[in-house]
Parts: sequence; C-alpha cells; structure tokens
Amino acid sequence: MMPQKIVILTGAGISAESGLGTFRAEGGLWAEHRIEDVATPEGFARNPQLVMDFYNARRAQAAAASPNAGHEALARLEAGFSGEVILITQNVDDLHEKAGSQRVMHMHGALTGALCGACEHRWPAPDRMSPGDSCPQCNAPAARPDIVWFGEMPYDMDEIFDHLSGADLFVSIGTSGNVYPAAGFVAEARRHGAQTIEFNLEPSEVGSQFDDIRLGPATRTLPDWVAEVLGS
Ligand code: BJW
Repeated sequence: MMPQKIVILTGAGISAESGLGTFRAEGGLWAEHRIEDVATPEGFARNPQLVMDFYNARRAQAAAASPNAGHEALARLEAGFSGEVILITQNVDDLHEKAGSQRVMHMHGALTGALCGACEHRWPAPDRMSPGDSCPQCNAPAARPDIVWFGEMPYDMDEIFDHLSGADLFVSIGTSGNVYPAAGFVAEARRHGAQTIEFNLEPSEVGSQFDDIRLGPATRTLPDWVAEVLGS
C-alpha cells in the first residue's frame, strides 16, 4: 500500500559525502574532541573558547559544503509526493535546506543560530562567535551556539512524537542509533503501526528494529528509493 505520511530522520551519514565529518567513525569528530568538552553545557562553562572554536570551525565547513544526491533526492520526494513528508534532522548543517527541502525540523539545533543562555532569545549566528558575546534582546553576555548538547532537551519533541504516531512509513538515514531520544523513534513509529526502513552503510545499533534495511552510500541508495516511491 502506498504510504500517506512519511516521516524521515537523518543523521551525520547523509552529509558525509558532502565532506562533513560524522561523529563516531574512526577519525570522526569524537575521535578528535572529547564529547564532554565540546558537546555538554558543563564543557561550555569550563572552556567556552574551546567550544566556540569547535562550532566556529564547523559553521565555516558547513557554509562551504554543498548538498549531495542524497539531500537532493529527499527534496524531490517532498516536492513530488502526493502525501505528507516530514523531515527531522539531527544534523546542525543546513544542507537539506540548500537542497530545497522546505519543512525541516532541526532537533539538535543549527550552526546558523545563536542562543542566549540567559533569556533563550535566538538570532542568526555571526560567522564567528566569541565567549561573552551579548544577547541583542537582553544584553546579557551569554551568547552560545544554538546547539542541543548532551543533557539538554532536543527541540520540537511534542511535534515530532505527534508526527511519529501518525506515520505510515518511518525512514532513518545515516544515523548510528547511539543517541536518544532519536534512536527511539523507530520503536515509537512501529508502536503506532508504521512500516520502517533504515538506510546506512551498515546496520545501526537499532538496525534489528527495522522492517527493511538498505545498505550503501546515501548518494546511491536514496535516489533509487525516491524514484521507487515517486514511480519515476
Ligand atoms: C552513512 C554514510 C553514507 C556514514 N551513507 N550512511 C542512557 C540511555 C539512554 C539515553 C541516555 C543515557 N544517558 C544519557 C542519555 C541521553 C543522551 C544520550 O542519548 N546519550 C547516549 C550517548 C547514551 N541524550 C541526550 O542527552 C539528549 N537529550 C535528552 O535525552 O533529553 C531528555 C529527553 C528525555 C525524553 C525525551 C526527550 C528528551 C540530547 C542529545 C544531544 C546530541 N547532541 C549531539 C551534538 C550536538 C550537535 C553537533 O555538535 O553537531 O548531536 S551528539 C551527536 O550525535 C550529534 C548528532 O546529531 C548525534 C547523532 O549522531 P549521528 O547522526 O547518528 O552520527 P554518527 O557519527 O553516530 O553516525 C553516522 C552514521 O552514518 C553511521 O551509522 C554510519 O554508518 C552512517 N554513514 N556515511 C549512509 N555515505
């Protein structure tokens, strides 16, 4: 049966072929940086310069990167599918938007955003952020990258769980299934009756929970799958 509502979760793997590093691969971001130093509120409090440098560098890399055939296939799906397509990304880059996707939920935040640690006001991040930058709304010297770190609540969770409960098809792309709550989305979608597909180079930590697994680089597997769904 043709699905009416497709909910897609993407992770670092979809941007790997655009030259952006993944986290847990050999030589990935977590091999070069300790998670507790650069991706926790405690790490930011201890050494804000280190954390700003980490995200300033990643912001510059993401700005220079181009979407690949995987991002482009998902944008074609959203434009051409007769039902609803919801795209949830854990990625903080903007390659889905650059590819033309319109409805993208950034559950772990965005490199293009700044957030006030005092009043929670958000504004577009400058190319380089510095510790002590002040908030344009409340003036507190409390600017930080608008990124969801470990121990913080990911964004749009109520809306995401609503979408998962209404999905006919849940699709996970290029994520290792190590980080919750995203790693639990497949179980949630299944509980509500969705069919599930995983796209990855290898089965993820939660790979056994999917009905179907398509292995291979996303630039190859996604264009094929989208052509299948759109019947082209
Ligand atoms: C390809 C490919 C190609 C490569 N084609 N594929 C114990 C049990 C359960 C939970 C917890 C626990 N202790 C603590 C927690 C909670 C914690 C957590 O999950 N910890 C785990 C480590 C256990 N989670 C949190 O703290 C989250 N908040 C939270 O839980 O709030 C409470 C809450 C309760 C109830 C409901 C809701 C909330 C916050 C998590 C924040 C994560 N932040 C990061 C960093 C910030 C963003 C950034 O700097 O970019 O987000 S961590 C990092 O991991 C980043 C990513 O978004 C995230 C996921 O990584 P991803 O995308 O899966 O990347 P990789 O590298 O792991 O995998 C890449 C995959 O691609 C691989 O599988 C490759 O094979 C594949 N691949 N090339 C296809 N070409």
